[in-house]
Amino acid sequence: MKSSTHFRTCPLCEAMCGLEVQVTDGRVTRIRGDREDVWSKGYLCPKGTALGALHHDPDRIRVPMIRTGDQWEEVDWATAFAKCDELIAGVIERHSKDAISCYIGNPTAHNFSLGRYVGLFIGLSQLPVVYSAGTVDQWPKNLTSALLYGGMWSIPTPDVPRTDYWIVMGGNPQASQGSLLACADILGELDGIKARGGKVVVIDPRRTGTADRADEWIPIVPGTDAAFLMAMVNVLFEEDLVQLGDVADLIDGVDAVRAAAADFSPEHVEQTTRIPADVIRRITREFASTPRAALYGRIGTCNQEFGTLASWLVDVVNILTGHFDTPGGIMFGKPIAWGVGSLPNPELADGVQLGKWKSRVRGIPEVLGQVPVSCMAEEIDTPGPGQIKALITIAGNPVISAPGAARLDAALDELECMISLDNALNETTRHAHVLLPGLSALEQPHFDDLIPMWQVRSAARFTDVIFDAGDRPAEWEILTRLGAMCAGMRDADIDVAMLDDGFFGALAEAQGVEPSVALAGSPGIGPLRLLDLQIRTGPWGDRYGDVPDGLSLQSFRDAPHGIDQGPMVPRVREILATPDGRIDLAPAIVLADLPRLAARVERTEDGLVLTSRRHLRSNNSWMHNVSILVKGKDRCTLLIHPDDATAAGVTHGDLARVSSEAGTVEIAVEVSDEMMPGVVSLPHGWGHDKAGTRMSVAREHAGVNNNLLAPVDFYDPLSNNAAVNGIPVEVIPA
Ligand SMILES: Nc1nc2c(c(=O)[nH]1)N[C@H]1C(S)=C(S)[C@@H](COP(=O)(O)OP(=O)(O)OC[C@H]3O[C@@H](n4cnc5c(=O)[nH]c(N)nc54)[C@H](O)[C@@H]3O)O[C@H]1N2
Ligand SMILES: Nc1nc2c(c(=O)[nH]1)N[C@H]1C(S)=C(S)[C@@H](COP(=O)(O)OP(=O)(O)OC[C@H]3O[C@@H](n4cnc5c(=O)[nH]c(N)nc54)[C@H](O)[C@@H]3O)O[C@H]1N2
Ligand code: SF4
Ligand SMILES: [Mo]
Repeated sequence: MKSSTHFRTCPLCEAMCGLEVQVTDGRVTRIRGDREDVWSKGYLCPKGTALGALHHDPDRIRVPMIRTGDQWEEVDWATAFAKCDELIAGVIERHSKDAISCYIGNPTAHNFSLGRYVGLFIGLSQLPVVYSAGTVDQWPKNLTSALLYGGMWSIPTPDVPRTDYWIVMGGNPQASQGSLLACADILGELDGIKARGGKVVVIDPRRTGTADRADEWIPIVPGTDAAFLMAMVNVLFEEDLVQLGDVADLIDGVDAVRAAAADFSPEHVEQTTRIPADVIRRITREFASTPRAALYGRIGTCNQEFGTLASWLVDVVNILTGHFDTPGGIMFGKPIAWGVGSLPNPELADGVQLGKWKSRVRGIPEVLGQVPVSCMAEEIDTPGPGQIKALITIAGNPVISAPGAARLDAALDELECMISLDNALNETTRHAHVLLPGLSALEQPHFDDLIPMWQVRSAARFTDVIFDAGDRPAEWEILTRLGAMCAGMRDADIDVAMLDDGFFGALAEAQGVEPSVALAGSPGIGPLRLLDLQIRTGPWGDRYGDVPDGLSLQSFRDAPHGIDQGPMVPRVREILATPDGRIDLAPAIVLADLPRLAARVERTEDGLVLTSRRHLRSNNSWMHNVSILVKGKDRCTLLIHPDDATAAGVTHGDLARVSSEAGTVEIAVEVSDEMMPGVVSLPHGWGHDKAGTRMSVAREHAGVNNNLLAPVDFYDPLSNNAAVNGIPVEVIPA
């Protein structure tokens, strides 16, 4: 028996837990939290223990495959790339390069090589339109961060370990473990706030697991967060509670915000939000008077009709109360290694300009280079110049995750070329002509690239490979090759190593390091070499010898439990990249959306509205094939308040028919007073009953796809982000 122990970072979510992985005779026999890990100190969740099951999953795709009709054939890599070349070159010849598009999915941000190389893919391919999961996620936050701070990934995060008053809106860290907020054992930190005499308030239409652990749960009507936050701003000015603190000299537009909030008194918004005016006043006073307080808004405040206004107001309230860029408030992370994914976007150098182009079919103006992902289907199935004929999906499952799911599912079959870089044959990739598998997490190194931008400490750890992948290519090589093919290069002429040298050299130069010095100093190729550059030119780096005790990749190889450089520090002056070096608290394009909010305040919903939720044991759509994670009680259920269930004529366990303007699903009812009246909830990421997939376990726990109910034209027009929360629905017995 041959046994070994490995220390690694879990790549599944933003908590980035340190794991201890035991391998016996080539199989993972145990995974537990690494107690010596400097960052997570032994914490982990059930998903982390499933990395072995994911790796050993017999359904996981390990060999490239080509589809003809409904037949899949396993091929070698040379044959797979030759097929990609033939398909891509064919589309370019028959149509043009502009007929190619791509979809970038969520795991890209968590994957060692995809996260670092997706930018090279985009740069090489120069595709006219790129779609991503970002427009069903955090695009409003990207937009407001670009407007306020000049960087779309400069997103301040709550300093949970040091705050004494934490308001959580539209996030459920009990399930998600934190989002745009990297903090290991987030519920432990929440308990810590209470233990030191502080307070946690959860504002959510659902009494979530986080709300259960908090001091106070305030139910809110979905989509009305911006109205609630405007009322907070109104109270701050009315009661003279505004104090900008240390950043006062950087802030413009305070008077414009005051004027904008004048019409949104707590009394005016209470009926729409269903939060009593006295509660709004009390929370505002408590928040403003606590020296260390942080207001946090996450996906519930983004994936909705007023995503941009709500995301903007989260920062505005923190700034107006002196809870910005200060310990215990919202702060910017300080990554030990700068991220390729968060490098400044040159297009923002002169500030944010929206609508540089429009989507072809619906004419939707772009925002930060993207139109809603729900445009993808119509761009594929509507004939005319510019129609998408080739699609490359990168670690994404849009057939499940994007609104208007049914039309997309049908449209993908019309493509002349679909190539999926993915480890599963699932609802999306079953339409591909070529399926190119990446490596499993345990077959590749790890070191997060983007997430440390909002990490509550500057801590990191390097993970080495546990299982040798043989001569299978890593995803960065595949991406680079596909990017070059989209640019019109033929497979035989593509020199991946040369392209990588060019990419690396340019990044080194941008960091002020002579490319030849960096090339000689950081051996190897690909993301490992790049990581060495990121660390060495980061804030604690050795700058290739210029800083004697500075860090390099080797420092992390020598420290298997990680390196911790301490908590977040005030650094807005270093981060600010707006053209005038100041923070405009009242951007004109945001204020221009206020009449829409004012109109919403006049309207009171009377029917039911649908929201989304997550579960600790799921990860979007792609971990339902792990039996230890899906066993037990069915999780894909319609949560509904007892009064609404009675009104709809359904009881616990019944099958209900849920309909929206977009579609209908049938699903088991779970009656619970954890929902506020008038709001129902379905998890996203389910609906695994499609023919032609290879997910034997997930198929047994299929659930329904809640995006069949999401209308494509229900989105936040400022940011182009989908509104998958607050969808009007009707519930009747099935
Ligand atoms: N109604 C509703 N819809 C939502 C949401 C919601 O709350 N409600 N949430 C939205 C959010 S926040 C997100 S991020 C999106 C997610 O949307 P997507 O990113 O489209 O979906 P995922 O389910 O994350 O699918 C990930 C895909 O990547 C593959 N994969 C996993 N790991 C790897 C890897 O290492 N390499 C490669 N090459 N492939 C890999 C999986 O097999 C799967 O096909 O869904 C969004 N959709
Ligand atoms: N276990 C697990 N962890 C995950 C994921 C997963 O699928 N499973 N996905 C990862 C990804 S990609 C992301 S983006 C993050 C998301 O992380 P979170 O933002 O924490 O996401 P959720 O857990 O879906 O919590 C969203 C909450 O918003 C509430 N909500 C819905 N609509 C509204 C509204 O209009 N206003 C308010 N105030 N609240 C509303 C919902 O009831 C829900 O409780 O999680 C990540 N972590
Ligand atoms: S919380 Fe769970 S999924 Fe997230 S990093 Fe930790 S072990 Fe992995
Ligand atoms: Mo997400």
